Amino acid sequence: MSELVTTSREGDIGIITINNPPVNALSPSVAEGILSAVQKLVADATIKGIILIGGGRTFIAGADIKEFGKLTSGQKAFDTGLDPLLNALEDSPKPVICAIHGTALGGGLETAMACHYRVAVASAQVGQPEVKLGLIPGAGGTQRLPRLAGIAKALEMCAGGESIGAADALACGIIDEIVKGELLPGAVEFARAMIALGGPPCRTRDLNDKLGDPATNAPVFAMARDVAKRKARGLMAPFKAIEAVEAATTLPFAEGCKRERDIFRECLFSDQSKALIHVFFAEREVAKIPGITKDTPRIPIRCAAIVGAGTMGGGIAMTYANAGIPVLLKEIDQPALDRGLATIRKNYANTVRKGKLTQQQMDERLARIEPTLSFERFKEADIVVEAVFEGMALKKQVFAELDKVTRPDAILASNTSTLNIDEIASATSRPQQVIGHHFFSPANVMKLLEIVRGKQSSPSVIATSMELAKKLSKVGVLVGNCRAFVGNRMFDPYVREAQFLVEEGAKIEEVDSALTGFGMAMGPLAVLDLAGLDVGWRIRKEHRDTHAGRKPFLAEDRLCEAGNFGQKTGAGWYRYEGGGRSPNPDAERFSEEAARENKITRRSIPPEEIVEQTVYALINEGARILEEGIALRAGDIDIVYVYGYGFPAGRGGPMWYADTVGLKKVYDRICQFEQQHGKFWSPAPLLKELATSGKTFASWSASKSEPEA
Ligand code: 3H9
Repeated sequence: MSELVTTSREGDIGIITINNPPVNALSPSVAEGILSAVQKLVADATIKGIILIGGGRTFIAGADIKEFGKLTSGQKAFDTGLDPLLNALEDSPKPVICAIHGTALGGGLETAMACHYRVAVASAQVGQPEVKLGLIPGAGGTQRLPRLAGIAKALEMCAGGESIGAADALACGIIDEIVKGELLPGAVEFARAMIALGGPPCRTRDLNDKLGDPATNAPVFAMARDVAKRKARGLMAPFKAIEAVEAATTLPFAEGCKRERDIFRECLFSDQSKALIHVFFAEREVAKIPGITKDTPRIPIRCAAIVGAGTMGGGIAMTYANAGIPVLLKEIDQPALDRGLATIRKNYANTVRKGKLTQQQMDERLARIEPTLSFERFKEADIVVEAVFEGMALKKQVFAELDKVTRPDAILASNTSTLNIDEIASATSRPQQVIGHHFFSPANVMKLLEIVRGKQSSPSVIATSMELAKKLSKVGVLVGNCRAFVGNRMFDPYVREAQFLVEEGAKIEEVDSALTGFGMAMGPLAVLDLAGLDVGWRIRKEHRDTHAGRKPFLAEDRLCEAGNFGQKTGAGWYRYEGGGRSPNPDAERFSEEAARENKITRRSIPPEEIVEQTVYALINEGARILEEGIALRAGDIDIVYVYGYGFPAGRGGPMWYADTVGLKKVYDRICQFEQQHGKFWSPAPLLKELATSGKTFASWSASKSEPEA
């Protein structure tokens, strides 16, 4: 018996415990271990019932995702490997009870459903999240779940990927009982009751009464496809999951499983699944920082303070309050404070109206935000986040003040999106306590937090920031200090090229729809309108471009000079009227003028070229950022773009996408752009090096993180 799976007994009940920390992933060895334990207990005449339970913090969180790469790279023959185990569980003549705590996800829930009964603690979660990895359940999930929970619930779970709590799982028939006290004794009691009842064990594969009929099922499938169309944004797995659930209603169980396996295989080998699995691991990899260990001291964050109650400050205060951390919110005068609080109240009320928050939760969260006009109680704060207007002089003044009014051990974080964090830190006597916490708007919604490390930011401040990000339900990515850091630095060439394309003859809506067609959440010009064109315009006025050659942002500057700052003024690249929007003819005219000034011959431009010219600009800047060490890994840049800029997760982020296209192809095209458009397109040296040596950003990053010999 492997140590990954152990057996014990409680009288005539055999207990199989899985011990594969941290999440009991169902690796082939775990599956083999459970199988041989089941065989052993079935053969033991003194055993009357069997319990399957997870050791540690959870039941099985799914198949071992690391194994998938071995299947797709041909290292291992394609075999999901779980059939013998699931058949043995279901075929057992003795009742098998699955005892669930933590999460039963993917292959974990599939294993549970092959058992005869399922009991769970009230805090347990169950789900089929495979679609989030570009997959569908591959071990009978799409065939057993509808038999237990009905078609509609199975579709919601398999195509949506969200997990559900124990109460919901009980109500829809996935589990049979919620255990009140300790899980194992509760499961033993349940097993004894089932043994006492006698009769054959309940085999999920034989339950057909929830499978419906073609007439009642048709609208349910149609609705599931409509939901997937709205939510899936170009992803194929949700539709494939629906197809597999449909097979449960038209094919006998064994054939349905075979159909499911074929679809699973098709998904597993797709670029989308590889990209989404990359995002899954990259999201976890960002937390690994050289020099930071579990022994690096963390600063306990029990109370926070925010300076500035504008859009960003208010959103940041909500983020802390949502995470249960009390927060002081400071403004300079009462009207500004009132405005900030009114916006916070309005935002919470909207969430309550949508049914995503109860009135009581809203009241509790609001009660955690304490408005103030003075620094008096800032001594209580373990962290202060500055979110005042973006200007170096003002930021330095605020930090000098914070240095006086806070405890020396408090972290001083700036929400700057572009400015030099070391210069801000120089206004204090404790640069080691200063760091950038760059939130994305709306701060209470967007998952990304760029954590900007200053030259002197201490390991403890960095480690605390990374952990705090998780507590705030954000993905924290550590970046180096340079102008605009990772996200906004790359965004600049991306939107520059989007505007050049309009000068070159593409229509405004053609540029945006090419990129939403590629999968971006919004087109670049619509994003600029939403963010406000005046932000970039003011920065450009301060830093005049004195270089020779083509001038960027000419049309946008003219829009701003005419008072068109985007959505907030009713016009920018688009005009916003009557709840809709249409391309702004002034923006088109200014672009034509810019083309004349830049001596550009206008032409129509196909969507593929629009995507190349904008996305390759992102990639080229990303390569420089990587080479300079501003981002630790290519995957970190991908996470910044997927969580902060709406880059399609199904393409893995800009750097992964570049690897997928092939760096040679990307490099050659960038060289062509350089010939065509000149100065902005010199290829990043790292891109050139990797393209010519046949390497990828991913392999380069992996080689950098290997310990030196
Ligand atoms: C599947 O089951 C297909 C089936 O249909 C069958 C096909 C035949 N495998 O997230 P955390 C690692 S597909 C391998 O930080 P948390 C993770 O990388 C799978 N490793 O913890 C990390 O490693 P490290 C369906 C896994 O408490 C560590 O565990 N299942 C797996 O915040 C801790 O993870 C899913 O999609 C795995 N399955 O969240 C569930 N899961 O420490 C995926 C985790 O080296 N997992 N790791 O960085 C999750 O959603 C979260 O991990 C979970 C815990 C909610 C479980």
